[in-house]
Amino acid sequence: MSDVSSANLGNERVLYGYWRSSAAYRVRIALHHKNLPFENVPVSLAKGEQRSAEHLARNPQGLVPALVDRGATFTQSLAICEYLDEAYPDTPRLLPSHPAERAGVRAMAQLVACDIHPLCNLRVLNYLEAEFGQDAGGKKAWVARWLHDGLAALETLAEPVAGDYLFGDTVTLADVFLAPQLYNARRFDVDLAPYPLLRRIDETLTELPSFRAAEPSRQPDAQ
Ligand SMILES: N[C@@H](CCC(=O)N[C@@H](CS)C(=O)NCC(=O)O)C(=O)O
Repeated sequence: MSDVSSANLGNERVLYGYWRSSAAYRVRIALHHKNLPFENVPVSLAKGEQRSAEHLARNPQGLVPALVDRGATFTQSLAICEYLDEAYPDTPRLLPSHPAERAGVRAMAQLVACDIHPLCNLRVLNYLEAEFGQDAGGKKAWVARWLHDGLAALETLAEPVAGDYLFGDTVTLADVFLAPQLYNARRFDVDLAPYPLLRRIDETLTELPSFRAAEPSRQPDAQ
């Protein structure tokens, strides 16, 4: 985060993302779910724009997303979603009010954000190819390995607490992180048959306007 002094507060809200980035997809869902209008500025991962000086000034990690809100720049999709939930408390909440429930929802979101996604992102797959000679098949097998590991645990975690959604009967941060991860899984042809609960919830999510509006194929930079 940068520039949070009230002197710099602006009205602009800009999401720097990429249509197929699942981390940017999470933030799009959260913004739509909270009815917070934003400008979507593409940073092409295909062209390597995430490593441009302009983008590194927003996010020194050279990753998307970055969100500018009220004059401050935020990175890390989980931190951004939690920021939005706290900064705009009068919009639909993504975290429950009860501490134990909050911890349950965060555990699910973090399982995806910290334990599945980092192993399967572009720079890791590029590294596997460049340093270890992995072809498309090898990279798919790698992704499937880590996705199955995480999704199996998520299915088990969800069984006692799922309702219409992954944690209870209202949309939470857990759902915001589930849908993009399953999109990624399909992209890599990972078999989702062993996860009937996750698939049932994902189907419900695809019917929600906020989730639909955030879908990769609906973004202006989609190819
Ligand atoms: N933990 C970060 C992960 C961000 C991330 O890995 N973004 C990917 C796209 S999903 C990216 O920008 N990859 C570019 C690259 O690997 O060069 C977050 O949740 O924001």
